[in-house]
Amino acid sequence: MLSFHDARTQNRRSTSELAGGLLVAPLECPERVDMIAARIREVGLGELCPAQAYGREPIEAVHDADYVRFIEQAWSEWQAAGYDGEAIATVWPTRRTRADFVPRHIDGKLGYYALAAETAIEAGTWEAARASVDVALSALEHVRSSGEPAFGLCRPPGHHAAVDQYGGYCFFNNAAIAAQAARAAGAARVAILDVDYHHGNGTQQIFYHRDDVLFTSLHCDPLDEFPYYLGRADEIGTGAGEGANRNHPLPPGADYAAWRAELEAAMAGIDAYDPDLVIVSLGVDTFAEDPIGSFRLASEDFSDYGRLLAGLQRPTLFLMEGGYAVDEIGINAVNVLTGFDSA
Ligand code: Q9C
Ligand code: ZN
Repeated sequence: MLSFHDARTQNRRSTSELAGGLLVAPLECPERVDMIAARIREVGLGELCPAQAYGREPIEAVHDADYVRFIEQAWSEWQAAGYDGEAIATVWPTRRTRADFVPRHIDGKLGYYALAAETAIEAGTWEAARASVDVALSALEHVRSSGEPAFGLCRPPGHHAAVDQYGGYCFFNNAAIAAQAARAAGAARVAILDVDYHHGNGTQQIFYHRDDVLFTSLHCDPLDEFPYYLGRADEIGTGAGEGANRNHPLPPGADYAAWRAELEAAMAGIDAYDPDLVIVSLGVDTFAEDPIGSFRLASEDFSDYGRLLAGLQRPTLFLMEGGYAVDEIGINAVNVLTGFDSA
């Protein structure tokens, strides 16, 4: 299987994540991509290809243009305000205040566009987030032109990013942008299967009213886990999209047997939808040793479900999402891909 990457994804080198009341070294770090790339080479998965540039048009087919401009300019506006640290939201539009205008001050803008406070914006964020989209679109182009599967080493991840919101380490929704680009290029139906430990709230929101992109997600129950305010099983889509959103929440601490049973149910739904393309939002924070996930998957379980996914027998695009056990991230992500290839 071919993989795609871009060195500019490493330009995001944030030093601060707000966690447990402290500013700590971010879990979503550039070494994650290095470890995956090293593992791809070690097992000989296939060539690691450079990404092409696609510009902002495919990003703006999913995200509001004002939001894209905000991500582009936030760091310089933050610096112009005279702050010393990285840009972190501290105030939000909430119940009983207004959210129908964007404040002028950077503090107001940050709260308007942030869905969570853990994720800081710094000097390389815009370039890295754009490069991550280029990686996704380059891998998509290979799947579309060859029918073969491909893997995008996206970083920063994307599935928490909504039409006009960032957070959960995500800025642009790589999977949603790829799905939209595939539709524009002629795919009739696209299915997104999100196996990250966290619910893909952004992807869900982007396609909630549509039936041309099916969103199916396995994740930890939002009653107990980030992103908390979306991801329950009764969220089935709206209007034309009714029935095209499928959430499979699992309790904290779920083991592989429970997770695999939900995956098989999710896959039956995808098969019945008959998609031209399957996009796998590949988070490996379901790993037992993940520092923030509670699920109990072992490294060999990733190979097992990779094999299972090949049973869909559809053109398949894998895009990297979460996974924070950096020492094993390459093993786990690449196990999915080798499992898929071996089937
Ligand atoms: N103190 C993705 O996996 N909450 N994002 C972290 C740790 C945010 C995860 C809490 C988790 C975001 C793409
Ligand atoms: Zn995650």
